[in-house]
Amino acid sequence: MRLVIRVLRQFEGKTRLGPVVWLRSVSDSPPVRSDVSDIKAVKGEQSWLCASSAPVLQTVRGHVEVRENFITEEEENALLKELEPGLKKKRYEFDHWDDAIHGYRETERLQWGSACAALLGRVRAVAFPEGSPLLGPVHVLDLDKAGYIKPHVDSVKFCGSTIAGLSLLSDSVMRLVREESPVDWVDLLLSRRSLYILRDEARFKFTHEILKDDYSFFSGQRVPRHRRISVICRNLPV
Ligand SMILES: O=C(O)CCC(=O)C(=O)O
Repeated sequence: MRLVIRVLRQFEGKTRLGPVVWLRSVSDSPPVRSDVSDIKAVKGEQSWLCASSAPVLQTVRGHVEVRENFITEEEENALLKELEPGLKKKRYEFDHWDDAIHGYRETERLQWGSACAALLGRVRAVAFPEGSPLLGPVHVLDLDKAGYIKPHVDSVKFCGSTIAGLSLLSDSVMRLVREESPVDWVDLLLSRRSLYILRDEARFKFTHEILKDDYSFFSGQRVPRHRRISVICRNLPV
């Protein structure tokens, strides 16, 4: 099945540019800050969290989570072994300047070998509310080193309350920006092999994006972005 569904244009009065169907809107605003080295971020209690202010941190508390080293190197290798042959047959998409994602290839997978099935079971057990209906196929997004994900809000039509993603091959920075007040932002440091979870407010009141290598800083510290594969589980809207 071709996953790239370019159907969400001109939806609800905004330009909807979703390479994947669950992206609701893409912001055309410039990055919150281009010279990130001067920015004073408020650090969260956790080493992976910083934000523009203490009240913003308070807003997202409980709605964002990063579990560092959620998978082992062996588990990362097991995922890569299953995913690489299929991904390598595709080419990275760079052609459409207006897509929500630049420099990517993607797939989805329902059936997994036992090691991967077990670790995905762990992801689902920690991320989703008990009894929540889950989307069966897991979405796999392979970002080239030059690739990035632009700010977008996930579709409430296609996504439930929670998204949970494993980061393979590279550290990266995920930025959340409040839709109604773009001066309010939150950065999450997604270390290689971590699991991030975004819930509720963080999903629908903030855009999220994966910063391109040039802008990839966390709390003033450079976070080199290499090729990155994310393995993303979702629940369904109720
Ligand atoms: O690659 C990621 O982890 C982020 C994916 C994303 O932004 C999304 O699926 O809405």
